[in-house]
Amino acid sequence: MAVYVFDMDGTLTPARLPMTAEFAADFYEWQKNHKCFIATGSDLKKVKEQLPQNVVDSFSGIYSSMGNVLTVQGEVVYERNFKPEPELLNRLEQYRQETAYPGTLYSNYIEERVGMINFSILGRNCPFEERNKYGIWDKENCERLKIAGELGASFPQYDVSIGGTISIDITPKGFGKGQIARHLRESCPNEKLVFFGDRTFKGGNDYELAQALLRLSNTQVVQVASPEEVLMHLKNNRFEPKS
Ligand code: M1P
Repeated sequence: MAVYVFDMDGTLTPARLPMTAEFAADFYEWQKNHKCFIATGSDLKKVKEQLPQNVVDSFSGIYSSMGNVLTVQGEVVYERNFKPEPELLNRLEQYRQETAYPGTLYSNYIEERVGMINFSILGRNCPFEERNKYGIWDKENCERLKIAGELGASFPQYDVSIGGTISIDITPKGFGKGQIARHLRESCPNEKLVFFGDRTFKGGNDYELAQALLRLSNTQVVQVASPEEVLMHLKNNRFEPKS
């Protein structure tokens, strides 16, 4: 049997939105006969907000906060944390004060999760419509790309990647999604590992995990554009190793 690993936002759900009822019904049926995990940059609270309880309970494990927390059936198996330097936090404050973004800014702009920081100039407590507004402005002005480049150069002990629409994920080196590949291989040494993500390309937040998996044998990475595409692949069922 293969073991399946799914990113959450943009892969199992629309970005930062709940899983649709239609998708949940089909996916839950599929889960009954397959072993699967989540690998997300979001924290467990957001996983529980976005997925129905029966779907959450049917995963063999949930790697949240970039794999810095593993939860199995509601029990925390491990947590890996760090303490950010004041210099890094000061720099983030400075970016927020000096942004050229013309719209309103909201609270919770430095979210310290276990093992990572999620930084959003806009602020995570923004109304949903403001996410798209900032996302469009950012595409034109490349604010996040510029900040990520500068932070990476000034703080080489960290990995800095563009999150989803409004944020940047910052992890100490070795605390990124790639760590999930090692952990999964240790716990599933003989199974084929199949990973689905919407940003497995260079610069995307699934890239590190996709590459770490592809360096191992007996793995497959599936780039998808939407939850519907995930279902299509699962229904075609071309991932099981030939017996
Ligand atoms: O897709 C995963 C990303 O989702 C959110 O990104 P944003 O708020 O920018 O859309 C964040 O939870 C981020 O950490 C995560 O990588």
